[in-house]
Amino acid sequence: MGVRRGALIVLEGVDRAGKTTQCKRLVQALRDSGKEAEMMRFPDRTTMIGQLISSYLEKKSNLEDHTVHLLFSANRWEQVPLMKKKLEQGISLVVDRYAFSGVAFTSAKPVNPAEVAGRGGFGDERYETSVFQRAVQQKFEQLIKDPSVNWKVIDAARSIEDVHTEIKTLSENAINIAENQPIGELWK
Ligand code: NYM
Repeated sequence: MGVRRGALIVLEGVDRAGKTTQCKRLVQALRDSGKEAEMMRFPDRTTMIGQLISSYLEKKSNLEDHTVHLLFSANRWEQVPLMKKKLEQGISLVVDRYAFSGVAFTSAKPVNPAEVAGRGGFGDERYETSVFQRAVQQKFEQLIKDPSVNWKVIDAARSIEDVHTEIKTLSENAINIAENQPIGELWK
């Protein structure tokens, strides 16, 4: 029997929901229980494409909306061969944002720019205003209605520990199910 493949576990949500903290905790917990797991994040700012995205997010450069959308997409595609290889080797990937952020953030952009500019932000990067984040949240709520993706909704307004416990249980379950399934493709 061949190696059992790993699971692709993606944490999505609005900015400051605690995704990065939870991804790190999850990878550690999975490793502690003897499973192979690695963390990835998108945008991956370390690549050449990632550096263009980072400069845009930090408002050091301006990019046309379609262009930046495609850069975010390219930034995921450039990692796909590596991701597939790791999954095939039995490594589960815990990913801090993926294509759902791509859809949610880009499609939230029709929100009135004047309204976004007028409200207080909670960070220095682009998109970090409460008005914009509310629009993103609504887009995520539409996306989770897609039955072809195995979404679980997590209430992040609890302690780090409680959120972690729930994510860990769901992830272990997902890993057990994925083991016996071929690697599929998103939105197919
Ligand atoms: N973001 C992230 C997008 O607009 N499109 C995408 O495809 C992805 C993956 O980048 N505000 C946005 C969401 C965040 C910003 O992400 C930076 P992070 O997780 O804060 O590094």
